[in-house]
Amino acid sequence: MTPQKHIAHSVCPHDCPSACALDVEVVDNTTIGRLKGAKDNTYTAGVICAKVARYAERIHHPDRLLYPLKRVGTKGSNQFTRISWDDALDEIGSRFNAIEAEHGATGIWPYNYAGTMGLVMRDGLKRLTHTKKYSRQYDTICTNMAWSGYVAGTGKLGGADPREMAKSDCVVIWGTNAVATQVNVMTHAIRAKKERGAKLVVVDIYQNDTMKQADMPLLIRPGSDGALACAVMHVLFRDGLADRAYMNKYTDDPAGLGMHLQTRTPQWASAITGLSIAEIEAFAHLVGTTKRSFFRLGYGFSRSRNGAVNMHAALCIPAVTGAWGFEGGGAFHSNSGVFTWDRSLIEGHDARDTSIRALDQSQIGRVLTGDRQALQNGGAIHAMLIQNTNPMSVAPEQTLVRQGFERDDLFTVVHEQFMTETAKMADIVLPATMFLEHDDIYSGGGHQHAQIGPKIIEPAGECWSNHEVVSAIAARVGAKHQAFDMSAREIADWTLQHSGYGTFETLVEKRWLDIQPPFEESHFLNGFGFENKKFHFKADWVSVPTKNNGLMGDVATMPDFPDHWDTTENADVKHPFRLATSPARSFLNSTFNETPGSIKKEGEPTVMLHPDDAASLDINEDDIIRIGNQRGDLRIKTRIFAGVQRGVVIAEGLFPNEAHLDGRGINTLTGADQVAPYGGAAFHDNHVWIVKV
Ligand SMILES: Nc1nc2c(c(=O)[nH]1)N[C@H]1C(S)=C(S)[C@@H](COP(=O)(O)OP(=O)(O)OC[C@H]3O[C@@H](n4cnc5c(=O)[nH]c(N)nc54)[C@H](O)[C@@H]3O)O[C@H]1N2
Ligand SMILES: Nc1nc2c(c(=O)[nH]1)N[C@H]1C(S)=C(S)[C@@H](COP(=O)(O)OP(=O)(O)OC[C@H]3O[C@@H](n4cnc5c(=O)[nH]c(N)nc54)[C@H](O)[C@@H]3O)O[C@H]1N2
Ligand code: SF4
Ligand SMILES: [Mo]
Repeated sequence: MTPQKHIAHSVCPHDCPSACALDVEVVDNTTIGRLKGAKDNTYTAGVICAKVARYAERIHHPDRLLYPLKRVGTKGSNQFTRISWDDALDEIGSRFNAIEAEHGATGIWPYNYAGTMGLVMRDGLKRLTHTKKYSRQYDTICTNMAWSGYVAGTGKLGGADPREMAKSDCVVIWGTNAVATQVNVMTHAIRAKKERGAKLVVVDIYQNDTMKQADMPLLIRPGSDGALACAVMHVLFRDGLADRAYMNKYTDDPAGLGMHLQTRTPQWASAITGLSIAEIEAFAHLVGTTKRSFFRLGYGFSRSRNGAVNMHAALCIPAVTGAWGFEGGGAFHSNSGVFTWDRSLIEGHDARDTSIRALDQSQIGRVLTGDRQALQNGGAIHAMLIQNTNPMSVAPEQTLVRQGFERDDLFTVVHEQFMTETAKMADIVLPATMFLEHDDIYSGGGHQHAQIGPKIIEPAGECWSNHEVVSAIAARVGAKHQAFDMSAREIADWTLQHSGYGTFETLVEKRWLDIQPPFEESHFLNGFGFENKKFHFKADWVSVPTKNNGLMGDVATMPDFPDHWDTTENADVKHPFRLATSPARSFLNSTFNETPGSIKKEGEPTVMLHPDDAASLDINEDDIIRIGNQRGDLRIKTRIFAGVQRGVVIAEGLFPNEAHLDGRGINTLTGADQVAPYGGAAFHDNHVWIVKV
């Protein structure tokens, strides 16, 4: 029976800190209309981004995958034939079993990320990995530098209630293009501006849509945030704006920090950041005289080889001013450490064996091309099972990634919603449900709601959910775990109950739970997350309580006090420019680069180049240039753009590789070397050469 047109409730499942609470117009049991942000959710506050508001064009897209497919042409030729689910699963089972028999279970590498943030659908693949003792995955592509930098200071991944931004007198948006990447930050920041006359400061490396709204735009050079933070704190100490009483009570070594900062003058930082001394002093005086200063620290500025140090350095500022003591003051990066999710059933922790290698997700190119170090001296990978991620587009060192996926002896299964560039490289492609077609539970790093998204409409075609696929493959490869025999709803219910968040039914009724800890705890007024309860100006990089698969990168030379750690991929004679690959507003990583609305908004790939740099190379608007470095090169169109410092170029993305003139996308230029201290990919830290073609 077709239900009446009505409004149902869900959560945006995409990899975005906002995890918006949604009101979904349901037309019938297979069709939706417009999506809106839930007005009564205090974080979403009725606002969602344009790309999700028009979700009907994604879920009802004519190119959605609807049936299992088997490759018939050569790898990557995009020639497939339709097969039945039974045939697809039988083939996967027999190939996986044969590979396990010949090469051992670690020859198989299940690979996933956060295409859906629903806990059951995102992470259930890990349960298959653990029960079968397949090679594990060490997640590195997104959060590592940011989280380790933040937790090195606070000891815990949490912070002031993000809604408090509306009660701030100065909101500092640092290294996040919130207008594009998490629009709800702006809702609360603009409220402070309108209702309290709060000042908006934006620290970024190009004049993006967020910086355009700033009262104080601070346009710095890539990777120079540590220098800026140090000079700001130098001025605070120098001009009597450091809160001695706060520091004595709540921080580890204010005297040591003060000594250390003596040489980190605005003049010193001006040369590194490219800001004027006056700009640095003005910023320092603003936050030094505004107790309710809220530091909203993003991911973008951590995607550099010195990103963890820079995150920690910026975070030190509110600990010097004592802003943490005030409502509307302090810092926030992510609430991911605040939720009490019990993930053990979903991920199969009882079967987890940490002696089995965990391969670096970002190094997929190296892993698949047999790099010994990336394989941790173990055997090659012979099969992959991929869900929720599109590494052929999003992973660094694309030249290697492509070579890897082209291997004839690699058996690749991709479970997807669209024929992505990764799916095109597969032997078997399986069609996946979208969030409105399955049950799941959610929490966003950018706020404090545990949420639920029950199944609202029937799956398109023969689409199966991630959980159904994982369970069906488990049956074929002899993996035993109670959760393979449960429904997604049962797993969600168990998880909610064991996390202290009620039941599936009660959460459907309530729609969300506000789990923000009390003010004193969020502001660390009962002490910070370390044993000594202090904020750590002196970072102990070797023992940050965060994601950890062993130390990585050049940890030995990491400064303990905040500093400019000169370890970025600097410009040199051969590579005079610095490239950042910042996210575009209408794409979400590589998602939405298939929807007509987003394609229309973003147009074609371009690189933004400063007018003086363009003139020096005799390059004009719309000229085609070649851009490259030691990892590869590609051709791309130029946009002349004055909103960067000289020597800095920006390529907003992610466009499909195919949208580029040579079929090579921007991640041809990005590196997969492991960033200190716990890994991660430095997507915005690339030196490049540019020539006109
Ligand atoms: N529209 C859209 N939304 C998204 C995404 C998307 O691709 N598109 N991706 C989603 C995901 S997975 C994530 S993790 C988040 C990330 O969202 P953000 O936290 O916003 O991080 P980024 O977008 O990587 O970068 C933010 C800004 O940092 C700038 N930046 C780069 N290097 C530096 C630097 O050295 N110093 C400073 N101060 N700034 C620098 C970039 O130019 C960019 O303007 O967004 C999510 N939301
Ligand atoms: N150049 C450059 N590269 C970057 C970045 C950058 O800033 N610059 N940012 C990096 C960051 S922060 C991140 S997090 C990564 C993200 O990279 P990815 O995790 O690969 O993110 P997406 O490109 O959004 O791809 C997610 C895929 O999951 C699929 N999907 C969604 N829901 C489901 C589901 O329920 N089931 C299945 N089976 N599939 C589903 C979608 O169709 C989509 O193809 O990209 C990184 N790459
Ligand atoms: S802002 Fe982020 S969470 Fe909200 S609807 Fe858009 S993509 Fe989804
Ligand atoms: Mo991310």
